[in-house]
Amino acid sequence: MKLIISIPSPYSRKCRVMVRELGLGERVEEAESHPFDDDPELLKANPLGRVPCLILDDGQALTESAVIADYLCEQVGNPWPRDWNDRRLEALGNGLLDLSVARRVEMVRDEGIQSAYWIGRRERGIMRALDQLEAAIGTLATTLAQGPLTLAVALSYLDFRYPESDWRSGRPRLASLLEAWEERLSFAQTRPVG
Ligand SMILES: N[C@@H](CCC(=O)N[C@@H](CS)C(=O)NCC(=O)O)C(=O)O
Repeated sequence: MKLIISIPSPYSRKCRVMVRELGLGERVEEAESHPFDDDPELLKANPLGRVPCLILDDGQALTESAVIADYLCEQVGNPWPRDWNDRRLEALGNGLLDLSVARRVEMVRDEGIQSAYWIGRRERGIMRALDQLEAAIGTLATTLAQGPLTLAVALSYLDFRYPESDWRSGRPRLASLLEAWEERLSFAQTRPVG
């Protein structure tokens, strides 16, 4: 299988961490592609032109990190817990990623056309989600599962793109969740740059 990814992409990182944690490194080749370069291989596999994209051995392609993540787990007999609590956490983590990436997209536009409204709206959504997650995360934090992983990737993305953000303040559970993931080799090997 071939996993088309970009190094800074948090959605790609989630899948890359899972390839490593699930022991699929021998079966999944990673290919780097910058989505804004309109690489023909990526566009053929994913008409949306987004990473990650997993090209299966029969040539079919899977898009969406959440779908790829489920597929990777299934390849090794679904060893990770996958109840509704995990899915709930994963959905909030994905939403947090969507807002953080959208905020980033707005902030890299030329200053004259940036929208303070959209930046503020994304920012408020991120903060509300973090507060709710801090209250709800409980013991799930230490579990090797898709929900906590998605959340850890989203928190790490905040550090990557908004180093000035003090999201840890008043949110010790989220801070220790990220700390626990950062100790793992899979996380260190997929650290975003760029
Ligand atoms: N919901 C998608 C989001 C994927 C996504 O937005 N990827 C970004 C990189 S972080 C991308 O490829 N953007 C290129 C574009 O939107 O044209 C997923 O979970 O895989």
